[in-house]
Amino acid sequence: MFKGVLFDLDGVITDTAEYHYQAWKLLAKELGITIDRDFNESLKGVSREDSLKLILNHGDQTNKYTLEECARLAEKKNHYYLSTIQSIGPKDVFPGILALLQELKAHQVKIGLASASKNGPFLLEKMALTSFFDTVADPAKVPFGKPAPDIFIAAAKGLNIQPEECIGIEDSKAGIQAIIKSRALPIGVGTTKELGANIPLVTKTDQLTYDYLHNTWNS
Ligand code: B16
Ligand code: MG
Repeated sequence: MFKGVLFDLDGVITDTAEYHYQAWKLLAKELGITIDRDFNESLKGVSREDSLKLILNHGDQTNKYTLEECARLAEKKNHYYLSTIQSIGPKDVFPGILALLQELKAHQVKIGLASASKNGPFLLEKMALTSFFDTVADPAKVPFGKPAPDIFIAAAKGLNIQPEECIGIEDSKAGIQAIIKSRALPIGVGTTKELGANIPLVTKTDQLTYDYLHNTWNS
């Protein structure tokens, strides 16, 4: 019987994965680098700093910028991103997610956030979801970002339960790897092309009901 659910945020709770993509695309263009949606799959779930490294590498600009310049570029991307998420509200929560959070509460299942985003708490507030979360793991405090398991381990620890007793829900390859390495029970939101065929997948968040979670990992 699972005792907790660890949620990714961008791409699972709301569509901010798209805004991250648009912000990176704009910054990359300024650097003379073109990125497309296929390449963006490798950025999903990856920290801001590591995403910038992947983009510079993609544009053959790996050692072009100093650490300070990289920090400024990452800050610039965040500025672009923040300008697009100001108007996010409860209306932007993906279908089925609010109902799932309510069902989990009704079944006394603990709820944690395991997002790589430093903007996670801000977004939960904007969407009026903060009160559902028993813990929000801080990505700034874990040694390694996704695909390392650290953020899922930290979120389970925040719930005072073992990762093995938690379901993790993710939309990114890096995030699924992180869940599996943490020994939590994965559910992917996406297609087999994006996330592989070896884990339970839903294509739409309204398929994420309590019954679906229960039937997937408790039978
Ligand atoms: P920030 P998640 C991740 O969030 C995003 O998928 C990824 O695109 C982003 O680079 C990362 O957060 C860091 O976000 O720049 O806001 O700190 O999918 O783990 O909820
Ligand atoms: Mg995500």
